[in-house]
Amino acid sequence: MTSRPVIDDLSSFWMPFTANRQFKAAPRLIEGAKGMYYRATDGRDILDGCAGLWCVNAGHCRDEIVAAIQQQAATLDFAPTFQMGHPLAFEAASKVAAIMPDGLDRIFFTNSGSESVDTALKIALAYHRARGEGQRTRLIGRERGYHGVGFGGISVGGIAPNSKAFSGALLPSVDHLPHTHAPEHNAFTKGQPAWGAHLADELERIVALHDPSTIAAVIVEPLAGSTGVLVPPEGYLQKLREICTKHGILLIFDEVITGFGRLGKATAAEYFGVTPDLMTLAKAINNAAIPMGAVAAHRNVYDTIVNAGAVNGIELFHGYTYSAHPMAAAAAIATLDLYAGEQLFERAASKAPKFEAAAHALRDAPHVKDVRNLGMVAGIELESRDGAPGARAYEAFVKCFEAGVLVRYTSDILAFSPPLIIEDDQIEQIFSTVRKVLETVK
Ligand code: PXG
Ligand code: PLP
Repeated sequence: MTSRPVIDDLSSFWMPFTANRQFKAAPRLIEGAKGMYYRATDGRDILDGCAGLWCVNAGHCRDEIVAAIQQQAATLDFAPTFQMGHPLAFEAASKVAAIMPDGLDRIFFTNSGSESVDTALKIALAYHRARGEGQRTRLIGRERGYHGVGFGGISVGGIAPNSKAFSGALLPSVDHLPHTHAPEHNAFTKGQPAWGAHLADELERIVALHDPSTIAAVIVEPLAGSTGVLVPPEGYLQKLREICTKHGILLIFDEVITGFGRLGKATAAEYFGVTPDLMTLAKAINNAAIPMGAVAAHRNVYDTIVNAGAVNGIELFHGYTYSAHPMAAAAAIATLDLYAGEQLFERAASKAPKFEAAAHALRDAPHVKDVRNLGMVAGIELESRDGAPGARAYEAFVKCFEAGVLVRYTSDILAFSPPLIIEDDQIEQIFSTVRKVLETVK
């Protein structure tokens, strides 16, 4: 690809989660976006197969969201939400609450998924302390879980490279459930695998090992996104819920990716019919137009913490300068109106069978060893090259970009999570491009 030079110097920006030297030697630069497409700096349109980073669920630069942000920028740029308020913060919280599962209608705003995770873990500890069970400090995550990059998130997360360099400084008192990925039983499953619900019973073992009265919370992604689209086995999340309830442990669903329509419902909790006590949100909460995240807390959790002390005392010593930033809140309100007005969650559900069929049509493409999917998420796992894990998927990602389709990759897994406005021919274009690319990848 021949890039039109738009900037002279790539050296100052220390890029996140990027091979900086490799990228800066052959950059891929985006300068615009509209609807289903990015525009690269060489003028090419790139079909967005992953909604940016799983976040632009309504498509790019939607007029309604752009207008809301522009108007807000000129009306109230910033207002504190510590001992102060502005109307849009409350309105945005009510709108989020309205589409949460029953009871999860107390909304704490953050600026990212990572902050949402740290916030949820702290709320869990504060909740138990407010109930007189301050000894409940242990947190349980899961192997192959991604919960962002804060110290809390990497501690409960289950991705070794994300914590290796920092392993001396992780949270103490953390344990991990086994992951649920079992290709020997479940390869090429469409939707939820039938095998694997019993993996939730491991929680009973961990609980018994540590004594249930020491455990504050269990945090899992209902469907693991970043680590390669791991779909929960049938009945697995229900079992986790039962075990948590039995032992007074809070269940946290990290719905940073699954929230706001990705599975064809407002939340994965709604999709699976399993209600957690706390839910972390971010990304599509406002179509990623301005950084924003949130924790949806069950009102019992809120009431327990908020009613514990004196009326004039701050109940939770936690918050961010930009919690419920006016522009982020304006974008959230416009986004949630757009999701409702265009029935985008229902649209995702109606497109899911087509998306599933298109993904699974690649099962006989070169290098493919598994295809898995749920809602508007799919993962295609490739055989790794000998001695070079990740190299094949990276090459496929670069070639797809050159061929005009943006996909995500993680190790040797290609991940697909397009904006929910996608049309049938665009679904075809994504997967036919991937097939052609795989035919050229060594
Ligand atoms: N929890 C989950 C489940 C996530 O997927 C976070 C927390 C952290 O959110 P922030 O906003 O702090 O990044 C995430 C983020 C990828 C990819 O390509 C996924 C994420 C972020 C960047 C890339 O899979 N997920
Ligand atoms: N560091 C310093 C010195 C600060 O004063 C603050 C906030 O006032 C922070 C970090 C936290 O920043 P934020 O509230 O944006 O997370």
